[in-house]
Amino acid sequence: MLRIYGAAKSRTLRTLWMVGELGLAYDHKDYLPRAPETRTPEFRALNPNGRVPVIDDDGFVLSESMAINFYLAKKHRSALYPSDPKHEALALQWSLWETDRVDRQLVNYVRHSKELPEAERKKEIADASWKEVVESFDVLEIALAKSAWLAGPAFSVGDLNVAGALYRALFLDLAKWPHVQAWLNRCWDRPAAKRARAMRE
Ligand SMILES: N[C@@H](CCC(=O)N[C@@H](CS)C(=O)NCC(=O)O)C(=O)O
Repeated sequence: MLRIYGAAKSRTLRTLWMVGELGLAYDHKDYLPRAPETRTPEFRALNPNGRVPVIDDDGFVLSESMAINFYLAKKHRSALYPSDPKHEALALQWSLWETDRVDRQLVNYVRHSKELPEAERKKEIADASWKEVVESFDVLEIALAKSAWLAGPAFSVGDLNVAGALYRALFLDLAKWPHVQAWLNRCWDRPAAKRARAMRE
């Protein structure tokens, strides 16, 4: 049995989207980030980082949302896992790029401009993060102006990983990046994406 640790209100959202695409049954340990359940010796044994998501797939334990999605798509021989090595590499490229260039930057921007109580927001963090988000969206816009999808001719784990990570961008004004906007909508219009989103909102 596949067990997923992590609430939809976390980076586990991407994992929940992927299992929805694959139609997998799973046991859900709906732990929020930093919840007491993630601070136990049992959870630390699964992920010494203390973070979600983590999966336990019949005893195979894996953390890091991007790696989890690659593993699940490949294991279940999904069409979302590119068969062409070049497209596979592009899916990896964009997933790693997202983790490096957008993931925390976008979270920090939204938290320090909207989500945190006003007294806890730091304008300098919001501004510095937004600068990096803008640079990243400019890069994504160039790629998506050339190709409808990030890794080959169809929606793939690469698109899911990046679009999943850009959940908070669904609530931003993306008019400056029309190709990003259209691609993000295409990705999040998928039934499995909508189901994952409904678990969070
Ligand atoms: N690179 C990791 C990041 C995981 C991560 O930062 N998860 C957050 C929730 S979205 C967490 O569990 N934070 C708890 C903590 O910082 O202790 C991934 O993509 O899985």
